[in-house]
Amino acid sequence: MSLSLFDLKNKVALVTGATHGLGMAMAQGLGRAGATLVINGASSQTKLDAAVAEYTALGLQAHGYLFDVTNETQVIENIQKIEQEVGSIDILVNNAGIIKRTPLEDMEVKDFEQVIKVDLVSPFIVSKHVVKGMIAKGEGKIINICSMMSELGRNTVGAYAAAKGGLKMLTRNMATEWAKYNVQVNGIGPGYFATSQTAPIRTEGHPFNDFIISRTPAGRWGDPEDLQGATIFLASKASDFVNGQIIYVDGGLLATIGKPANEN
Ligand code: GCO
Repeated sequence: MSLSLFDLKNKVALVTGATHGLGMAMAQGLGRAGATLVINGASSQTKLDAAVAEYTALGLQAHGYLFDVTNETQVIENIQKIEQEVGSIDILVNNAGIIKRTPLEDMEVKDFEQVIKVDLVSPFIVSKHVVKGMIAKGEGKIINICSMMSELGRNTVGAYAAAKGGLKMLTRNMATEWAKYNVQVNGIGPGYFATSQTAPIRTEGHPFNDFIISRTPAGRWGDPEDLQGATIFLASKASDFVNGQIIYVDGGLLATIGKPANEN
């Protein structure tokens, strides 16, 4: 086996929501493996420019595109621009996502719908338009970012769990429909990671912080860089016969029922 199996030189990778957090760490991993990066952000040009500067400072080739992944017209326009300005997209990471932590009985329907729209409908919209170029080229890699909530429920995150459970099945269905075009579609399910998304439940003394550390066999929160290996694998030739799988990068969380508080 040679390392060239994992080489992403001359590949163009679009990572949605890659201006910070897990998206940024995964994009940096792809960049380190040689890919040219297309960084999508939606909130502001200033934040996007700052993110692109961070990638460039690491010696990576990165191009920023500001668009809303839930807006099909913007997605179509920007994919066309990316294809003209950077090149055809070989790797797509559907990472952009949001969470709203509200008990289901108190949640507004519009908030529930917004979570589904960003976390489940947008991977469909972006993939639908990116896969056309992959089909024409006869190869491609799509990675959908799932969650522990693709498998497990938790108080207050019902809309997110519904979306991420749906994204797991969307991944399997995309794999079913697109494997014949030599497009591999898989997912990554991060466990609990130290990012801005989990910052409110990760503070020192927060009961959830201690709970996660004891619930995770590895005994710690994930470091965003822990996701890079799985991302490179699923983006590279090394995974050419891997279709419809979700790789859970979770320090063992899903493998176990956990342990009582009085056990080390
Ligand atoms: C929460 C967390 C999670 C994670 C993650 C776990 O409130 O439980 O925010 O939903 O962020 O996706 O895999």
